[in-house]
Amino acid sequence: MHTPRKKAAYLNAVQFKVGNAFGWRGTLNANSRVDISESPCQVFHLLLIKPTRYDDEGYPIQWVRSSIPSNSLACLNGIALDVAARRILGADVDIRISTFDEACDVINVDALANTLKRIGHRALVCMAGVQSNQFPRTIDVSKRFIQHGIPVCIGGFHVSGVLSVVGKLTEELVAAQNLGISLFAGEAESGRFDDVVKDAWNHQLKPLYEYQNAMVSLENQPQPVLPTELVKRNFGSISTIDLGRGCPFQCSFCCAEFIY
Ligand code: B12
Ligand code: SF4
Repeated sequence: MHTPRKKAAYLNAVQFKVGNAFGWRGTLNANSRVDISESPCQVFHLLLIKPTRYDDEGYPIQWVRSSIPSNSLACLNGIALDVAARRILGADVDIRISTFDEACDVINVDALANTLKRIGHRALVCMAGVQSNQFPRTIDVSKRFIQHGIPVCIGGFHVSGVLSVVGKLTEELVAAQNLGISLFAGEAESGRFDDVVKDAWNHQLKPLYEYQNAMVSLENQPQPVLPTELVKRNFGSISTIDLGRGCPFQCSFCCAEFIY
């Protein structure tokens, strides 16, 4: 029986060979997608990560090619690009966005954190669209960034769903806060993500951003988008983007209200 670490190394090697045999030459190490070029300004990276989940043996499930891009990641990326374009931290701060999908990306956290430290760039890690089954993996990756002094904010269905269904933070969410991780519940549009980015830049991330009770209007909000390099890591050119958030109606014959 392989240990999880040996199994991870073995499967990564197999995937890499198989990938190359099929001409899929994308790198498994996604660090190269972070723009570390020099700038006359200060640089603040928003590292948007859609985490994977562990299998029963504790191996993080990753593929040479994933099947479809993450909708949550695409939405957050669109919002982040808008934040960067508006230069919300002032004209002298370059905000740079990188998106990672752990379903098909391997992030070398130590190497990335050390590089950013060496060149004097700061960063915020945004764990995007985190579902309950991805939460343990999210915490493990987050801890490693926190150990390097890089702040982390976790958003997505687990945080939002727990607060909405249970009505308070559960044990694992409190434990995350105790590690210094910030939690975000609700939708990020309508300038809400601006606050997170500004607070992180000012070393004042809040333990919890809670926007559960007010839905956002999606009118005139940034559109979901993903960089070509990431979409190329999906099979062929197949991709989907969900531009809505369910439906405000409840027609008896329709499943929309149960899905959302
Ligand atoms: C569409 C959908 C899918 C699609 C996804 C398609 C795609 N291209 O991404 C498909 C069919 C593939 C899918 C698969 C699965 N899904 Co699904 N899915 C949904 C659904 C209906 C909508 C999700 C969505 O795209 N919402 C729109 C995005 C933009 O919203 P969002 O993720 O909440 O992100 C917003 C905010 O949360 C916030 N935010 C998110 N991250 C972050 C991070 C930071 C730092 C900040 C500041 C803000 C922030 O900003 C975003 C914009 O406002 C939800 C139901 C729901 N109500 O959410 C279920 C749901 C998320 N899925 C669920 C499940 C269980 C799964 C599967 C595990 C099913 C399975 N057994 O395989 C898989 C897992 C896939 C994976 N690897 O993630 C559950 C999760 C339950 C839980 N407790 O976590 C849900 C809630 C359905 C349910 N009620 O049971 N799913
Ligand atoms: S059929 Fe479904 S999606 Fe269409 S309006 Fe009714 S509830 Fe909404």
